[in-house]
Amino acid sequence: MTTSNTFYITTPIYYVNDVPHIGHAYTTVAADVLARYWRLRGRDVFFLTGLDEHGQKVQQAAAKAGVDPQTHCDRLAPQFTNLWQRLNISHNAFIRTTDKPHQAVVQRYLQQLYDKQLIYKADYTGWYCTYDERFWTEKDVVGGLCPDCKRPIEQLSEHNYFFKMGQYQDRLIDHIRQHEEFIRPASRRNEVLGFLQTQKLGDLSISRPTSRLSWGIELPFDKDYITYVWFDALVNYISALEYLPQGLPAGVRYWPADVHLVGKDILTTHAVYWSTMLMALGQPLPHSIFAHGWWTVDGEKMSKSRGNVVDPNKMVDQFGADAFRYFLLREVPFGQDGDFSHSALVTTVNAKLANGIGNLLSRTLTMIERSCAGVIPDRGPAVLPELEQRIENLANQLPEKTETGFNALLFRDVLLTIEELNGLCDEYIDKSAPWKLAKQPEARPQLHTVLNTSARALRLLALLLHPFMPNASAQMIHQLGLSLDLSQPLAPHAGLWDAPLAGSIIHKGASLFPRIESKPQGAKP
Ligand code: ME8
Repeated sequence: MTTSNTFYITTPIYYVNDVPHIGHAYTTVAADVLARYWRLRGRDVFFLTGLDEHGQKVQQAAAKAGVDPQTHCDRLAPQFTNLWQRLNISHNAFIRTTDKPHQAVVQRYLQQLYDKQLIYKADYTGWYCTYDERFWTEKDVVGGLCPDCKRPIEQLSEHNYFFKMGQYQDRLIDHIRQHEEFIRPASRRNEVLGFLQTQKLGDLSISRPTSRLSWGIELPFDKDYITYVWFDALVNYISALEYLPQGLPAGVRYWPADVHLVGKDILTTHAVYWSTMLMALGQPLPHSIFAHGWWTVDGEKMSKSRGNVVDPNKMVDQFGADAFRYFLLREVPFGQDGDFSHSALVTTVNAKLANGIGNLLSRTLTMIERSCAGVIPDRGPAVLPELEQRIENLANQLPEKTETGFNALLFRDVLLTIEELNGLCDEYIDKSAPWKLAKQPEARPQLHTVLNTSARALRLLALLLHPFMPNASAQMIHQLGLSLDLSQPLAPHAGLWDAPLAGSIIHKGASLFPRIESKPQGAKP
């Protein structure tokens, strides 16, 4: 972690060649959870997401739709922004690489590198993958296919401009060695190091002749060329800071980013291209690039041709944004690959949300309503001292455990500890049987202990769940009759275990997570 109080988090900027799917939702939800957590902790967060609108893929998609590329981008952009709104994504800014100020920054950087003679023109003959928009060397290509996307590849010979990426190889290796958190998780760091230590890093072609591709940012020093889409796209992480942080404290330096969140597919472009570009531009490198794993669907690669692309909008329709968000980060340890299935989502919603947090809230509030006239009572004498102590111990450890989890992006671990507290409370209520205590007038002080303890745990759970499930968390706080405003940083200890709670008037409402009885009709993702 950097020591400054800012926290700058980014997602990849997604190609607008198609509508968003579960993969895009995954990275964006994860970034949102981090952004929300650090805001609550009082950090000055800048959360950036957006769209990558240039390049061949977008040009081809526009041609297929029979419109010019800008019209195509303008039509597709709302598909992303609407989805982010439905998923409760709290980004501070949304960049589109067709924004004029972004294009100006890209051109400025290109000119700087050109003036420093870090960009040169040369002939190049190589194997080109149109889909990935990159050249490969002879030894990379097996059977005429792109080593990355496995699509047929073509031999291409043309003049292009090159960035002297290769000269930064040793510096990059040193940087990765000296900064353990620069590439995470560790397995990915080792992969990148392994590749850099065994292969010579070549220079990077950063232009495309307009005769072949016209949809992009013109090179400032040669109008017959446009900028390679990755050079253009990566610059977004810095260009956005020049014109997008509106409503945030003025004059704050967000760069270098704390975390670039990316999928493992684009780790090399971030760890190698972006890092060397920054070195050449004399800018500090990001603190961390975290590459998460890949989702398959029912064990298969997700693709349009297979017809198995998971539409996040449908998930929100069927399960609600909170449940879908919870599932995405609960199902798979962040960094590892995961498999999506409708049945796994239903199981998580029922077992962890309906029977878990939803049930704990509803049974606690029902008892407070029936036996305490809807007012959270004060604690009386211990009822089950050993179990109460365990609950209190865990509750007191949770804020720190959560912070450790968030620092390491171990979202699943954070959720498992939250579930552990939920489970202990369920056990406590089952064993102390408050419904029996309520029938014995002399046991009222004990009853109060049980209800106060459960309500305390629920308050803490509501706070800890806020980054993951902002709506459910707000509902829990409202139903507990509390006035905590989670859109603002929390005062130290506010809402934690020992903060006063008795006397709060509850507003028992609808169940947070209704059980899903069976797979809805036609519910294929
Ligand atoms: O690569 N599982 O955009 P893109 C998990 N424009 N995550 C997935 C996924 C899956 N099956 N599919 C996609 C680009 N993602 C460039 C980025 S950044 C300067 C430029 C997520 O639309 C994951 O985050 O192809 C992946 O890295 C990203 O979407 C790729 O999005």
